Amino acid sequence: VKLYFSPTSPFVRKCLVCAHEVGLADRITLASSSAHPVDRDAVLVADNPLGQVPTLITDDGVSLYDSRVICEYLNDLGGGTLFPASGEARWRVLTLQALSDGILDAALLLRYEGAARPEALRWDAWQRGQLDKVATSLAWAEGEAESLRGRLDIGTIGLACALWYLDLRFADHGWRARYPRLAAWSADFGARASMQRSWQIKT
Ligand SMILES: N[C@@H](CCC(=O)N[C@@H](CS)C(=O)NCC(=O)O)C(=O)O
Repeated sequence: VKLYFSPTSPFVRKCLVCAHEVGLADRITLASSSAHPVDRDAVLVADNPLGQVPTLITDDGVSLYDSRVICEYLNDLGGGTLFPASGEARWRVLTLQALSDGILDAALLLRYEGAARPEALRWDAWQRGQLDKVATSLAWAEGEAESLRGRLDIGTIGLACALWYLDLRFADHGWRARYPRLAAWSADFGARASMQRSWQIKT
């Protein structure tokens, strides 16, 4: 399968971690892209009208997006257990994935605000709102940190990738000091081979 990627995309990393966990990493060919909300990548748009990474092209030429769909597809293909099939466990795991994706959506908006939006058009209160969204989400996760221990599923993978992205783009955010239980969980989870190997593509 072909995966349009960007080396610093946390949503791409989610997919790569899943691929490693279900034994499919070798099946993925990475295709460069320059996904950007303003200077849009026409090649990518041809395969995904949203023009976003990750976008995966199956061996049958079918285009799949977004990361939620790709991760579930890889899990199915590899016979993994990252998505509980039904019941309370499924809703709990999918909700943690949604929270983690939401943290990333807010962080990405903040990133674009700083990196892409002209300074004169920036809006402080709006940026504070995004930061607060990250903060309320991390505070909730801190309260759940003990229950995350030992869990390997799309929820915990998503959360680990979200925390990684905060470190990558907001190194002075200082979330570890504010959420020590989450920091300890993240250190443990980050030691997984899938987390280590999915970051070897760094630029
Ligand atoms: N909901 C999407 C979000 C993907 C996303 O925001 N990707 C970013 C890169 S990390 C992107 O392609 N940005 C370009 C754009 O939004 O136009 C997912 O889960 O895959």
